[in-house]
Amino acid sequence: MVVRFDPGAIPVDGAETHTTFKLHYGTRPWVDIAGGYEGSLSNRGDNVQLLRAGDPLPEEPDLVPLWLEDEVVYEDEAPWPATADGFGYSLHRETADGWGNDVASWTAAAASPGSVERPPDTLAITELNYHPHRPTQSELAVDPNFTSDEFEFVELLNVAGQPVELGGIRLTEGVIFEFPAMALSPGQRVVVVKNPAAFDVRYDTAEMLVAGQYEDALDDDGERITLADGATQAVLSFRYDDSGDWPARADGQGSSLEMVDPAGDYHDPDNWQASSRYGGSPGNIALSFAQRDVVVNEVLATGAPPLLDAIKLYNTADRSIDIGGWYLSNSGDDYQKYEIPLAGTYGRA
Ligand SMILES: [Ca+2]
Ligand SMILES: [Ca+2]
Ligand SMILES: [Ca+2]
Ligand SMILES: [Ca+2]
Repeated sequence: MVVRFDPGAIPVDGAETHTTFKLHYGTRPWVDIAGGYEGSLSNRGDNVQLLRAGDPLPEEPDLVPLWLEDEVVYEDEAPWPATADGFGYSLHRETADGWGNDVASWTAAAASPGSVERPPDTLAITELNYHPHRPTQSELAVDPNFTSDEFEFVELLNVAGQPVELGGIRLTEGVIFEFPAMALSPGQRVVVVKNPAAFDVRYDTAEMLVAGQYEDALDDDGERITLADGATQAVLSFRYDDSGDWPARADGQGSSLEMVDPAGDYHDPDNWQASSRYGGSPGNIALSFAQRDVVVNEVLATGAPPLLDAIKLYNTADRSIDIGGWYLSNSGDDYQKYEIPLAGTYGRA
């Protein structure tokens, strides 16, 4: 959510000016602009207060006590960063564990209203299985009470160049979990799960690092998930979703949600993919497009007679691949709409 200050530069009323604002700053389309306010922020320093309406007092029902949620008193001279004063940068909050008027918690950087926090420099959330596929017959044979949700997991990756100590790091929104004392090597992945018993039935956990079991569940309709360090400071916070441009197959149809680029924007649905692997890839790297051998490389959707609709497949590998028994489908409800005949192998040519 963004509230635009300084109407001197761009007028702020009306949807059209919001579009102008977003274009100017490259603000992503899913960021809501709440509106425009009157007045402007002083270039010399100002006092911005965030106030929350408390409950009226019984003895004075007309008085709404306003709570001071946060306060930022900034200045245009040292120790405040000078580059935010007309040199194209804006003030960015770096830590949120104190009051906003503490200059030590601010830095100057390129203006990015509504954008995600800087990419994580130690831990990235790389996979969410928020709406797992239904339990299979063999899984229900182990425990008839298993439900989809119990196969949920969250995967994290150490993106730092050195080991990361996880003790005290927490998931504070979406699901609730505090990591025990344990270290993660560079490039190593760790998984936190909803129900270890169910997870162990569905996945091969022998080589996997499972940190433990979280409370709550990942909402099947999308929600905010927040990772916080030991000082209760959000290091990563974003909202995943199950609609719009978000991968539909991750919504209960067999895929998990896999991060494409951990240094990219976590709010951007294009930065997430439906996992290739059925059930996702907990503890493992996502199967990238480059690793796929057979691709759909032509779709003729409206064939004019005598042409019929057609789908062309292409084997990108330098060996023959048996695709007999594979399926083609255009429906998340029926993945077995067309079965490729068991005719043997189809070579590269
Ligand atoms: Ca939740
Ligand atoms: Ca769920
Ligand atoms: Ca859903
Ligand atoms: Ca994975």
